Amino acid sequence: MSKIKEVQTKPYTDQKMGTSGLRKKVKVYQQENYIENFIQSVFDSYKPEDYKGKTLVIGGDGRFYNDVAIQLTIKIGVANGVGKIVLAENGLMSTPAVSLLIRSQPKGECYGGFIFTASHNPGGPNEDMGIKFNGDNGAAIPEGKNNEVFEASKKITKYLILDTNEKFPMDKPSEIKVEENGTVRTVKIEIESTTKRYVEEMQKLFDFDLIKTLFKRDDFHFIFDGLNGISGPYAIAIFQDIFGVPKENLDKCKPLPDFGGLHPDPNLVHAKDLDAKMDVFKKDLSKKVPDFGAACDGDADRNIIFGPRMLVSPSDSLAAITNNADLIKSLTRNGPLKGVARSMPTSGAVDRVAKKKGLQCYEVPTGWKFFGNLLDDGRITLCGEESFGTGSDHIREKDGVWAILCWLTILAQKNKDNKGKLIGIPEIMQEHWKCYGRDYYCRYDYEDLNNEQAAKVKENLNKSLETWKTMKEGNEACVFEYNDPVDHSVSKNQGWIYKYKNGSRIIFRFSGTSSAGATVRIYFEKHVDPDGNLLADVADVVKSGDNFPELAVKLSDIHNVAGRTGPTVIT
Ligand code: VG1
Ligand code: CO
Repeated sequence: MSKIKEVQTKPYTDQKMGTSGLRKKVKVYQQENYIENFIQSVFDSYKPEDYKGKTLVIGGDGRFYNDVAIQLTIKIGVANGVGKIVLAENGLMSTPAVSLLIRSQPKGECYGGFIFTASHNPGGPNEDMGIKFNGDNGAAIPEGKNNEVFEASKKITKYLILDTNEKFPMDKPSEIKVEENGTVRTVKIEIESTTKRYVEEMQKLFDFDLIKTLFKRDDFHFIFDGLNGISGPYAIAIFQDIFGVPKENLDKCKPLPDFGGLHPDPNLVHAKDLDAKMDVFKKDLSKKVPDFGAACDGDADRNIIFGPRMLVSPSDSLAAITNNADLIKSLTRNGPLKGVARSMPTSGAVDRVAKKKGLQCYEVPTGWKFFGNLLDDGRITLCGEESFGTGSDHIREKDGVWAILCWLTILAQKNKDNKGKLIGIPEIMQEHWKCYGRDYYCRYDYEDLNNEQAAKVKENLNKSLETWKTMKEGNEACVFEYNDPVDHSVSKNQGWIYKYKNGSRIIFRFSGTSSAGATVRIYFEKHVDPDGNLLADVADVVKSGDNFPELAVKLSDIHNVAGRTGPTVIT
């Protein structure tokens, strides 16, 4: 039997959620009452009827300190009055699977869910932890709600928690008896399998028999890298157990609290083993490489797709999936595609496909939460971000494994009844570019600027807006602002866009997920028409003709301001 205790606390000033949840160093989370304050602030931002007696879902990517945070969240949730806890087995569940789990609760019975993850950020005692809160629609709470939580966190004076040292089991169901106003309330903790529901959902959304025909081919070789994150169990359950991919083709599929010291970020810098196996940097042309390589990030909402010796840029991936949507059951199960959306820095490749197909294409600020309203309102079916995120209306988060299944479906469809040479990812992309032209794309990140340097860069970028317009005929420039067509909320200052007449763009934004210092992201997007060179090297293209990286340095003066000679990371 537990009692509820009220604990006095002092507010922290830095509990503002960024692009996706609250991300801080573990050391920050280990401060007195830090986690307690934040969890209570979320409850304080809702009316009691929104959570009292309702179900609270809890999951996470298994990173260091999640166990502590989960135990606290159960105690605070129950003390605040939630009626039931649905806890992922051992606290392990991918972000997309948590979204699905929340959406699977009976209507009106679920409050929402906490997801303990810092996603692609590294983990361990000296690295990052994160907390996300998703509402009853399975989506990360919108901007307005984020601000309410932040305001609550700055005013907090006390939190409620169960007065017990008991550790609740994470691998078997249990019950908590709470003594309250002389009566006893029983709160069940249900345990939800990490993978079962998600795998069953994917079986409904995709034609697994069709995909199996692809895996039966002798000339189709598939590899996957879980980067020691939470995608591993799903990869084993689907790729190995259902499609029969040999174990040795699935690398780093056991979730580790510190991701084995890796940065669980699927891109050309951090997915090194996969880069090498796919020979993306063309180091050994005599080597036979796999036909399909894929990876997900720490919480399995991102995906990277490689063909032999090539990366499918996420912007191109979104465009190609849109172009082939008719072949994918998951996208057409409720009729034809409704519309599509991309984040602002994502290239215009999908816009061209949408235009040809007569689909509405929305441009939203960076962060999956901005797609939520468009999905809920039935305006879009499919959406994506340049940062290796792709997803659809099946849930309210981006979904790494789902995106890989989309690509496997496209390949299986293209090779249906094809007994000749495999029609692979390169052939599909080349056909795409011949039709729409190609948007060469890459991103430079300058990490760890101090506040003063960041302010100076912002000032320079504002000044350069006018200069840019005079530099070439047809040039445009603006600070991106989003008016949500559904709830009419306005999000200002979402990045600087410098645009050419043909759609090519240089974009600047400040990251909202870094746990320390300011990170400037610079996005380069160069459009080449179908009759241009479609098979050039991305790095060469952005520098040839108008040298985009050089222009970006001029527009921001970042090298002088921050004492740099180049970016920290190029992806
Ligand atoms: C980054 C990406 C953004 C993504 C966000 C969360 O944000 O750019 O597109 O939605 O991470 O992804 P920022 O503000 O650092 O640029 V995840 O997979 O890390 O939750
Ligand atoms: Co993620």
